Amino acid sequence: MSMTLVMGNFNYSSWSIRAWFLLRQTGLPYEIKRIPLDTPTFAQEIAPLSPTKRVPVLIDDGFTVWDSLAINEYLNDKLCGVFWPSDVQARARARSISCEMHSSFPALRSQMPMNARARRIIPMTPELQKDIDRVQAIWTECRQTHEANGPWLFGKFSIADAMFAPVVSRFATYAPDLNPTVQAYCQHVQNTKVYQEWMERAAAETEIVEQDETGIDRNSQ
Ligand SMILES: N[C@@H](CCC(=O)N[C@@H](CS)C(=O)NCC(=O)O)C(=O)O
Repeated sequence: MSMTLVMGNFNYSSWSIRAWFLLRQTGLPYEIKRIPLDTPTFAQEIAPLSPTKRVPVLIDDGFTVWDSLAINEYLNDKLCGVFWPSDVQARARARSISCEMHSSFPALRSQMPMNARARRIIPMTPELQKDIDRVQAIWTECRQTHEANGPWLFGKFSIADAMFAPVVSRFATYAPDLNPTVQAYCQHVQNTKVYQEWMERAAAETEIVEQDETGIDRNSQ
């Protein structure tokens, strides 16, 4: 029995990280097959592994699950539902915000591409500010409601934290103004072993995806 997560670069592949972040919390044994994005061989390497020809894809003893949220649901099912909150309304809310992350935030995605090891300045636009404000509203409400139960969005770690983990990295890269509650949540995520391992792996990668290298270096200011 073996489980393999086929994923892109730790530095750039935000959808891959959503699955990897959750898989790392399961304690299940797994291997990683990394296929760097935007290379001449990506298409040929991913074709036999993923029906969508995209990453991430999880291959569990020959059974294929694709799409980050579906992979996270599958891992949650394997572990009897531990990665959604137990309260029915909290669970509904966690699903709503995970689906919202999966289907929305176009300005955040395009104007703040995930580039985990970079520290950049980019111009703020009204569309980007609107997406950032929405993320802050979600996280602030979650933290205020669940503060007593632990440091994650719903107190205990859930799929919602995995779905938003790349946004924590984007905020570290581009340093937008954030409210204190959001800053504290980001700090908590950044202090975890799994986040630190992700950053180490991203820093060790050498590939460059030009289209995700936006902005100017903050330390050159
Ligand atoms: N909805 C999918 C999106 C997957 C996706 O767009 N993956 C990107 C990398 S982050 C990809 O494979 N890009 C390569 C390509 O489209 O050729 C998910 O949640 O997994």
